Amino acid sequence: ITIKTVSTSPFEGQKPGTSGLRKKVKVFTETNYTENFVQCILDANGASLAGSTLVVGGDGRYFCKEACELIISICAANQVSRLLVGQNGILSTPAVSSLIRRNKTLGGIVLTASHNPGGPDNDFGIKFNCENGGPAPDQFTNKIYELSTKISQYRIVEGLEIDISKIGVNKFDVGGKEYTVEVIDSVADYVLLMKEIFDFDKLKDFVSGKSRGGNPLKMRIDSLNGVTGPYVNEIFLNCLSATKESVVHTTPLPDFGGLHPDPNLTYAKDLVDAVRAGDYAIGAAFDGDGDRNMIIGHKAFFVTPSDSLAVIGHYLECIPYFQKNGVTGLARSMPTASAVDLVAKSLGKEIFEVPTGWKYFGNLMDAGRLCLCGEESFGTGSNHIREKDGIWAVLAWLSIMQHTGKSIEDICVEHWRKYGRNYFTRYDYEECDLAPCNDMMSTLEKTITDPGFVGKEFSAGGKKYTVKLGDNFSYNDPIDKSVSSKQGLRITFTDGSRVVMRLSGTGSSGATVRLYIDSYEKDNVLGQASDMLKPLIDIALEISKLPTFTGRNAPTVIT
Ligand code: VG1
Ligand code: CO
Repeated sequence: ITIKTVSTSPFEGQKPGTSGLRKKVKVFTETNYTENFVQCILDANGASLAGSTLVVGGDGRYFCKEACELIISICAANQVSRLLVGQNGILSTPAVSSLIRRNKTLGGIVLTASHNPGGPDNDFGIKFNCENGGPAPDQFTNKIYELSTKISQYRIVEGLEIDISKIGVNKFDVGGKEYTVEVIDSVADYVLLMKEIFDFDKLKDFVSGKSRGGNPLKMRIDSLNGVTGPYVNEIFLNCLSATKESVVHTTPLPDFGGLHPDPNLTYAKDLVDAVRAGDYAIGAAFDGDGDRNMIIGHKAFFVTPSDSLAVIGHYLECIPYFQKNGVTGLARSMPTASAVDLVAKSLGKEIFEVPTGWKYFGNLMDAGRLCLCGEESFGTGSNHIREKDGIWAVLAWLSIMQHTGKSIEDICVEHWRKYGRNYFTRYDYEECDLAPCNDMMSTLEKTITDPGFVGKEFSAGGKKYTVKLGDNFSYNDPIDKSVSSKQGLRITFTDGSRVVMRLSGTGSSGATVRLYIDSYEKDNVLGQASDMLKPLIDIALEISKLPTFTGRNAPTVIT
């Protein structure tokens, strides 16, 4: 096996976004594009790279296997001494995070564009996770980007033959040093982790029907042909003895079978329709890489991710992991509705508000200040790993259902009666032109940060709102003191309602505008979110002039 140095030149735009670098497959397959980026990831690790172990795997989308093999050859030429590679290149994002932590590796490379569609004409992505198992923080991704603008060569080996469909240890001699590629079972470590966290005996009796008078729990778990399929089969069918029909779309496919693996009411419509028409106690779906989840109850009762976080927070102590490790602080991303804040307050725990993206939770978890967090974008997770975790969220909900003996809807209604309800909606305007969106954001920033804006009154639909605050959210990390500015435009009203607007950092082209609306009601908890939020939405569209700037009269996705 020989090490080869290849001359290359920089590509524009190799700047990781909210969660790694995401581009069209056609971009990643341009000569040297992926090689450059992988070399920069490795170089960003500096001196710690030599002799290190890394984890590599992804969600099985188109180009995953090729990228995986490329990474194996590039790592070999860069003094990495051992790789843990998921069989066939398959590892969910939560599984990578767990493997990094359990094996104390330097980090891991995750091959996914998450909830973006896959296939030759769609998206691919590469993300680096650090030794705590979490997505690399901004300082690290900035370094990757900086290196990418100056790269002039990359190193790769030739003649390394390996079959990643076969589990086993492969050893090679690279320039006199041993290089080990361990192809591992994609699900075993993760399943073990879930067994350490939840009471699988209780859950099995509950799901199989043993503790329910012999009636198996009717559930529909939809993997949307993403990476969670094999994990779902092992956990729900083999470990918890769910009926065969409880799981669907469990074969990871390179193009997700044409499905859009984004677990929300629009893209997981098939699940919503099936649960609405059927007699299911719970429906759930995950995104391509398995870190997101959507939970729906009987007749498709929708649990907003912000509520899901708050409810899990309320019931943490029915989960063995938290009985054992204790409950510390709770957290949410800024655009997420603040239902969880009320739970933290009642538990007497710290609450944190961080920018969008899971990387911002890591420091707080590492410092022992945070045990549960979530995002409105269908992300929920805990300090068991450093990524959000879709399957974990479903097991948490099953634990709560088992513990309370109540339906999902009853659990939510009871929660609202106790704490009040945060009505929440998010409007996404996908694939807009970038320039007018940038104009819109800078115009809006000027408007809302003008000293005269505070105190202004807006009315719509018979409701009146007075502005309390307008700003571009800036976060001071309490642990490493780093500052992340320009994280989204916020307008807060005197009654606590909020309008938030930001541009997505996960798209592969154009711009996606996200508009978040959050309104709290202490007593009026059984309304329709769309009716309750209509006045605020109208006000948000008026202040931002979104229809004029984008030419859009309706969002692409509403959640
Ligand atoms: C989106 C979500 C954000 C999430 C991120 C990664 O980012 O809003 O909450 O952390 O995706 O999720 P943005 O910048 O497009 O709004 V995943 O499951 O795509 O890794
Ligand atoms: Co994801």
